[in-house]
Amino acid sequence: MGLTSSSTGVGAALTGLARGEGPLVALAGNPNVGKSTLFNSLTGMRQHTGNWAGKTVACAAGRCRGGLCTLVDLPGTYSLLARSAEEEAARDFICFGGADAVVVVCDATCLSRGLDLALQTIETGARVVVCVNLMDEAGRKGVALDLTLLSERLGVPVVGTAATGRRGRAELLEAIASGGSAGGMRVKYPEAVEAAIARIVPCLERLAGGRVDARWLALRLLDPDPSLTASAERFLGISFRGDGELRSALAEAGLGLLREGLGPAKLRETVASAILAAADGVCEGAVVKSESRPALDRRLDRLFTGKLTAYPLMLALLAGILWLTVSGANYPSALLGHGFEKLECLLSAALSGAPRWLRGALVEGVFRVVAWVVSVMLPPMAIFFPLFTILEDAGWLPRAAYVLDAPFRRCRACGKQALTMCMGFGCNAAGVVGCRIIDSPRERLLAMLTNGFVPCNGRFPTLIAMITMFCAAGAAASLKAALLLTGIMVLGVAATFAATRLLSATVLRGKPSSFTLELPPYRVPQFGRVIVRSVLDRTVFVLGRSVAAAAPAGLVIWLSANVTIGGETLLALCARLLDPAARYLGLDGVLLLAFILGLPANEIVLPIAVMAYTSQSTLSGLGGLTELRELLVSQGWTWTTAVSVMLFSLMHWPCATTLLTLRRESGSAGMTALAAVLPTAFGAAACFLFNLAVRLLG
Ligand SMILES: Nc1nc2c(ncn2[C@@H]2O[C@H](COP(=O)(O)OP(=O)(O)OP(=O)(O)O)[C@@H](O)[C@H]2O)c(=O)[nH]1
Ligand SMILES: [Mg+2]
Repeated sequence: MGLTSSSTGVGAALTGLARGEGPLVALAGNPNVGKSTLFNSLTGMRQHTGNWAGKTVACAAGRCRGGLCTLVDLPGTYSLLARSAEEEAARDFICFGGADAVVVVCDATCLSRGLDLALQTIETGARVVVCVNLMDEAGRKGVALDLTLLSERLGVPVVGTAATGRRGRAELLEAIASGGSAGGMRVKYPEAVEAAIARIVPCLERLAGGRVDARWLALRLLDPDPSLTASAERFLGISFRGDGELRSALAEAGLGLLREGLGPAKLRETVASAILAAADGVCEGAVVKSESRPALDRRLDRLFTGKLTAYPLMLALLAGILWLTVSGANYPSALLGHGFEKLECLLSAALSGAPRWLRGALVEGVFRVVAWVVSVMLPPMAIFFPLFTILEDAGWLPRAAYVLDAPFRRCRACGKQALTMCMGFGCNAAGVVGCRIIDSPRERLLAMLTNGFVPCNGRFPTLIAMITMFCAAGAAASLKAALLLTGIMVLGVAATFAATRLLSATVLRGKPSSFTLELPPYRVPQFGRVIVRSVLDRTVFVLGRSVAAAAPAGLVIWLSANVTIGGETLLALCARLLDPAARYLGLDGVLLLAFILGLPANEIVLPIAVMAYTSQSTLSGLGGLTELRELLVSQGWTWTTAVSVMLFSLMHWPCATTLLTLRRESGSAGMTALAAVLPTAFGAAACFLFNLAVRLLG
């Protein structure tokens, strides 16, 4: 069976996934058990991984090393009785996605929970391989597993792996190559349930024609879940209601169950506990635990989530990361700046024969803006991304979400918004996609609309540059800068709360839903992989995007600074028109124009402003922030201008990529517009009030 089920719900989730030659193998399992880590290791691809539940929100496909098969990395799911859209996508793929085999990845440190899903998957009739991952962690925690016994009991191949290393990879590939086993252990339900199943199976065997396991489908129809029924009907191309014989068999079986006191809720409970008991039974004697939860984990949790310690520690961690970023970025930034200065001389010399306009457009336009973006952006990104990812890999992120749950609840939102907010620190577009982990549509919208309030990596360098040039000088400048930057972040978080509260009191009214957030065990981060991957993937990706936006923007700015209309350059004309409005915000026309032209990528706002200024006066060099400060001061900047730029940079419309992502994820142009208007209104109000206060006090 190929990936032909595009009419099932999973079709949409899998649009664009390439189905290559060879069998299709799905990687399923509970959240945070290492599915994506295994997927990356087996395919050489780079799915996002991290130590918290719910990172993978869409299916991803990749070719297994050696061309053995096509692997599909599914979102985490606890059960085939799906509750969220991602769980539905995973369930539909397992049940109707046409996978030739399903690898159920389990956590060796809490195996029975994973086996619960494995037994449900076996029931669907799929060919299954059970992969017991995190064997290294199990070893450290004193959990011993008898994989041979497990395999005998389950009736399917069981392989132990440690996905962060290579342990078990060859065995897993071998098991995948053998195609798994379809004849695994079947859960035995109480007699009344078995009788009801037996009553319907013949009808379903006729209707399904072997394409779906009749016993499994019978059980699902006895406790109907509308989304699963719809997926099954689409997959089989039939209507269950339309079949009179099935209808009467179902009614009869339902009556029989009712006579035994098994109404729909009770039936669901009975089935769930039978599977749980079976999973526990499989583990009995095959899994031996010496300790439940390490003392160090408990002690760390008391610190990171304790009433008195949680917030100070969170702030200290943030300030620490920012301090490392600011102090570490200075030197390479200056070095890159000088390098580019030399390169500019060489380029100018090489182009000395070219016409003046071409030299101007290429060197003063494209090259300068790109050089600025690279020398100012690259170092802080290359430091911040890996540091943040290390915290994520260690398991700190869900602790932050746990602590921030209470304030988010007070704003009638969901604590998981803290997780999506943290993802926004890297990139708001990624933060918006990450909002899929929030089940309630209202709360998901709240999180999406307010994601832009946390500064993404495109805005960090602007904030750092402003602080370094105008607000933190003298002794311990890096420390002062880091503390100020922490203050700005806290302001962004406070604005997120305010905007969330405002939205939940107006356009998105409703009560907060309850959710369970898992606190995963702390894990030693994979330092090497994190550093290499976050520098190579994230940093280079963001940088590439900004350079791609910066080059044409540089050209546009250069052209508009050299095209004159009525004796005035186009740039001066636009800046003059915007100037009165900008003055209310403590900015000037050039800056407001730079913010507007920076829509494709926030990274280019400052370089555009610099370009525009230099077209009016000259920058003594690309060297560093000292020269830039001189230039800005010569344009009438004071520390209040710098603070206004920071406030507006923190709170204004998100970049075009984020807006497009928001439009796709929310499906609403109105909500996308609101996501642009809301932070802009906050930013404009903050700038206006700040400048008013300075004028009144000064
Ligand atoms: N020590 C150890 N850590 C692992 C192993 N496998 C994965 N991890 C870590 O566990 C965390 C979760 O891994 P992921 O691959 O993101 O998990 P996932 O199952 O894809 O998670 P979701 O997409 O959220 O469902 C990451 O921090 C990994 O580095 C392993 O075998 N040993
Ligand atoms: Mg994953």
